Amino acid sequence: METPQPLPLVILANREPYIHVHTPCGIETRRPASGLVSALEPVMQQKGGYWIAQGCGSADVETADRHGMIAVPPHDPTYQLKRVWLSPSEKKAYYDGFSNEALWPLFHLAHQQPIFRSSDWETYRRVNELFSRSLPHESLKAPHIFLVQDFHLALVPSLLRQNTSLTDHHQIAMVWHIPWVPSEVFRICPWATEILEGMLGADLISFHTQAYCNNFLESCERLLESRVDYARHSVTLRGHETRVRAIPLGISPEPIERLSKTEIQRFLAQEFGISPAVLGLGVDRMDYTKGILERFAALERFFELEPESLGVFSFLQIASPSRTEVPAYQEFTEKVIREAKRINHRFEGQFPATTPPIQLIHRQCDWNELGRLYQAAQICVVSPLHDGMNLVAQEYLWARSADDGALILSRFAGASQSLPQAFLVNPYDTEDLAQSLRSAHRLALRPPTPEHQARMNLLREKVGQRTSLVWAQELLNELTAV
Ligand code: ADQ
Repeated sequence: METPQPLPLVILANREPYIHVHTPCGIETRRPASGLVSALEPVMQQKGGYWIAQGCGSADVETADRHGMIAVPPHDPTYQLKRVWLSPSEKKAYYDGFSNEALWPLFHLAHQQPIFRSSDWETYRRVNELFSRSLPHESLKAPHIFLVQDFHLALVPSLLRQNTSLTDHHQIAMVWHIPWVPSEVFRICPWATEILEGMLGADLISFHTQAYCNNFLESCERLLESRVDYARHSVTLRGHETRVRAIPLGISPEPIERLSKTEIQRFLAQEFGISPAVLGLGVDRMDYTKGILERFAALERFFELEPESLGVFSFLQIASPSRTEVPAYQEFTEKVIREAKRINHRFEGQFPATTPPIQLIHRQCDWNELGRLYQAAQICVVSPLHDGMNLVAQEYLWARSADDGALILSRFAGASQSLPQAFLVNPYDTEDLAQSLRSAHRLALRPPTPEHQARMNLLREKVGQRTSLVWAQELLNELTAV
């Protein structure tokens, strides 16, 4: 019997995998710092199809054809990127406004009050409609799988289902990359029911953890006239059943495996101006949910408790600019810069210039730099206040080929569910995080013990078992089962 050919994929996401920008040296191609792109782009490279996303680079229009299409990756194209064009006011209301000022804080329990403007919501709805009408003609003529990504496009699944050109052979999955909060929190959104109804157009909705699935099912039960089947993990609304599954996302191991090994101390000194004996590392988008300020508070406490580590240990925080048009992000960035300066100033005179307590680098790094930093850092701190998954934790573990290093990981990141052998911390508890830093610092000063190597080995094994390709296959298998 012939095995059925997998259906071609159509990803619908706000973020594009390749951005073209004008620079003084000509047009450059850039990769955004985004967990969604890091994980899904290798899947598309392997499987082919279409990626529909907002075109946002200054040279995006001129590098695409008149339909907004461009074949990518640039040097060895395997799939088509189709760009959707938004006006500045649409981008402001749909992306900066409803997505990042309303939905992002709503779903992250990070004590940043969501801002619900009805004008933002109207535009969000219109932009979701625009995405759902942007399907390449070929994807309507033959069966395809639509993978709708994340909270920017919550209404797209039901809008696609209303498209009369779609047949029963087209399938729709919604991939939710961020947490889902309990219904008591979710229902403060004035358009909570519209969002649920929008998502329930999908055949399958995936979250990173079972807890998020449970919260979602409970939201449907409380806020909608729907039938929730807890045994089947499904919701039926107006005769259409949607399955809800925990399918945790992983990383793509290949870019890390391809990294060149270089002389680490020279690399650190040349690229980041530091040469500590022990390096701690944080890699995040500059975002208030990532716990960067809480991490700095714990570092300050650590240096109080271990003054002899001044001049030995530096913490390098790489923070890529993110959502820079949103006031809460502008204020947060200023606070982070101020805090790093204040803490360094507090311990002034106790460390050489090449080993500051905190070195803050406010820019995006390329893969080669990032991978080498993961290899260089004896300690990595991933301390989000709440995070759907967090791929940095997995990237760090995968880069530690010698089974050494230490991962300090927030209990409130989805990643902590599968990585319980990491140093798990409550990022709100400064003392807890500072004590974990002490333990990790002590470990870094000695050769790794067999127990610690076994622990790191186990963590690495878990990351290796759940790559983004394994994740994609599991998602597609679930859809087939539907
Ligand atoms: P993010 O919040 O963007 O995504 P996260 O999982 O932290 O996701 O991944 C960030 C990605 O960007 C990583 O691949 C990292 O290497 C890269 N990155 C971060 N800072 C960088 C920098 N300064 N320079 C270069 N690259 C940088 C959302 C959810 C997460 C979920 C992902 C995937 O919020 O919880 O894990 O989607 O589902």
